[in-house]
Amino acid sequence: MSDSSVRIVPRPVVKKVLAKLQREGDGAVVRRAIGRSELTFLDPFLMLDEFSVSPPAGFPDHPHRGFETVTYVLQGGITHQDFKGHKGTIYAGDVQWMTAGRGIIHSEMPEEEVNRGLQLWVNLSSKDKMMEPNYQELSGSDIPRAEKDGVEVKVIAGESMGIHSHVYTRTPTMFLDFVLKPGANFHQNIPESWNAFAYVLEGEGCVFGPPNSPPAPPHHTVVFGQGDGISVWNKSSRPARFVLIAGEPIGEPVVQYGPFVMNSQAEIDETIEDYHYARNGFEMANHWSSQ
Ligand code: FJE
Ligand code: FE
Repeated sequence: MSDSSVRIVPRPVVKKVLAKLQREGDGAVVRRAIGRSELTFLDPFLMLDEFSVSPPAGFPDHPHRGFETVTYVLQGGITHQDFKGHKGTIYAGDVQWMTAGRGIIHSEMPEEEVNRGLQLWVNLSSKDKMMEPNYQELSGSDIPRAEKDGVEVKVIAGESMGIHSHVYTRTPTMFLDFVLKPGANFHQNIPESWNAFAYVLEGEGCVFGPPNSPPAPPHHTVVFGQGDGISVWNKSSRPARFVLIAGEPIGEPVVQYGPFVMNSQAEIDETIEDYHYARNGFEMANHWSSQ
């Protein structure tokens, strides 16, 4: 028996790009999955970096305005200090969801010998760009997880397998961390109007889209086209791990100048002045540096 009303149309893979190593910050190394020339911007996502950093390298004092940074540590720890006295360390499995809003100046520095993770930049709509900065910090034990038929999911944002994250996403966003045992397969629903991509962390078996597609190896970004959701199989004899990230497009003009992301060049010029003259959210710019 078949019921066409529940038939799912998996989204096709429209792009598959290797994120090559590049230098960033002060001696850190990143694989830039989104925010590179082949994949400049996938509304609302401005950047995804898989970072690897060892002391004394790091991301010393720098500003942000107009978007959110989501840091997910996979190995080691990252200590964050900002110009308003907010300070903390997140370790493997923990997440910091930081809404920079009108302005943050901070440092992000490694704790251990090897520190790896993901940092996602989510754009904010014009009405949220100048909001007060906000932090949502989740320890690994606060991140809900579910397991079924060889598929394990950690729900960093959004919903999967009937479990929900408590993270509040001003820009509606889904951020899921999947591990599939050999032979496992899964379908994840995604709202039809959202943009979606996956980034492969481990294993040679990640097959997205129709089951006879070629696998996406580690460090590849897979961009999905239109459809209901995504289908994935692990066609290898080892575990496969990937993150699935999706979000509602904002549909506004984007003008980016490094760590400032606004809607127009005039707003970027104002932001550079605000930062320079330490005003409109950057009041502490001239009176602070991290320890
Ligand atoms: C930044 C260069 C940078 N990817 N991944 C320019 F490196 C950064 C920056 C980061 C960053 C930080 C962490 Cl913890 C992890 C990252 C880039 O801080 F913001 C600008 N503007
Ligand atoms: Fe930063």
